[in-house]
Amino acid sequence: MKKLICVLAALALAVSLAAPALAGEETPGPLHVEGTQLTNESGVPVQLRGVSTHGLAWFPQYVNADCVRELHDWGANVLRLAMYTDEYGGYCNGGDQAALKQLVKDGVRYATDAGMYAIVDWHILSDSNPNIHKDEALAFFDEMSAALAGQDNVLYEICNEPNGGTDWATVKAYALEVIPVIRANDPDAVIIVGTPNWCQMVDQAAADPITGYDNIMYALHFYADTHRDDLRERMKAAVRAGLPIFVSEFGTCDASGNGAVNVEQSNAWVALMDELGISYVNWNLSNKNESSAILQSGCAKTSGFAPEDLSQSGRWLYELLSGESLPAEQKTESASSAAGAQTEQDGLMVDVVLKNSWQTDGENYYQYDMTLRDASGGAREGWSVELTFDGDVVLRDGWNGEYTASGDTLTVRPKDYNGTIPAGGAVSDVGFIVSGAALAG
Ligand code: IDC
Repeated sequence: MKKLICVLAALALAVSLAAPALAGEETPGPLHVEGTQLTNESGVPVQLRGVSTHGLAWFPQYVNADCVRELHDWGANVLRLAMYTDEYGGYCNGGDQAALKQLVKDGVRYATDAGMYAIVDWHILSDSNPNIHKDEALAFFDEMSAALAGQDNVLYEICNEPNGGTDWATVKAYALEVIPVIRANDPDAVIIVGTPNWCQMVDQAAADPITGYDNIMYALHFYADTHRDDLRERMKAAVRAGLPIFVSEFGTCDASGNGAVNVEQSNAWVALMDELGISYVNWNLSNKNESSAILQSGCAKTSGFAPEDLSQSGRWLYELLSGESLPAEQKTESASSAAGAQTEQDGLMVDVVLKNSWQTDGENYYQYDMTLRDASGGAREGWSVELTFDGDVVLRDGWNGEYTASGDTLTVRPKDYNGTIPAGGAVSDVGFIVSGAALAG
């Protein structure tokens, strides 16, 4: 029954992913860091999971109330507002500073209205050393933390990704100048500090953490098709060493933000972050033609997304956050794998059609429907069908037939009421659900 509900829910989503707006949601309360764990005011562990905008200067259109509300309805409880500094059009390179600051404030307001947390991200990248634009950073965080001081749902990420040989001592020196500026306005907001080498060297921060301030966390970033076991091991070791880690950016693809989406590695990362109670934010909310973008490049909508508006990465994220499966026809992998077959077995014509497929707890489920006819159009008394799958299957459900699954083979025989195929007619509505593999092509 649960599976059926899941299928029905998925079908309902074919219309739109947006659930009806919930009014009057409460603003989330203050966060603390206790040991390595992000917690609420009472010390209960909190895990933030959400989405990062692309550069606000280039994709401002997604900073709108409906879009943010929709992400909340997907299951996200945090929105990261990524404001590039040194890239062309960024805050320190020709960008409209007033407009960018307004976008950050608008984004925070929409997140607040939706009952979500917001991360204000000073997105250094080509300026690999945060000290390059330190003066602008100090002024920016002073102004922002003063403007947002009354808001408990704001986190500050003070330097996206130090890189290019910038070492931890250099990042730490920068952090020790920015943190007091924020603290002067907002004594307890969580502050996320980037770590060297595009936020991979959490071991360096663990060896020499920032002291004298509460509620400091350290960023680890990964791109699932590039960073695997090695970085996961480094993350585990840093947590063991006592470092509070926040994955304020990750991609399902490679480190360029493009390339193949690696579902297996993405899931391995999620499993570990969930186990360790680590918060995570997916890159990126845009329709840019790159695989890390969660929207299809042809999608011009800025809210009201339907399953077909989502990229592969977007579908994966939606399913992760919502815990719901999207209809199978939206998934390129299952669309191409054994959608059905017509075969002849001992004069019996067997038509098998894939009706649906979905994922539950990481398992692939397939629902098929069969119709049986006599190949020469005559009558038949009794029938038996053998179906071969791409791998071992487990029978989950079956109707209007007697089913036996063994390895990659499913044998189907009639019930006592549908063993006879009338001349020129058919036996239909023989259906089943298996998990593990699709019908062999
Ligand atoms: C990428 C964007 C891409 C943009 C590029 C340079 O996806 O569209 O052209 O930046 O501005 C990061 C960075 C993040 C990168 C992302 C993918 O934090 O800004 O975005 N990435 O390369 N670190 C590792 C990967």
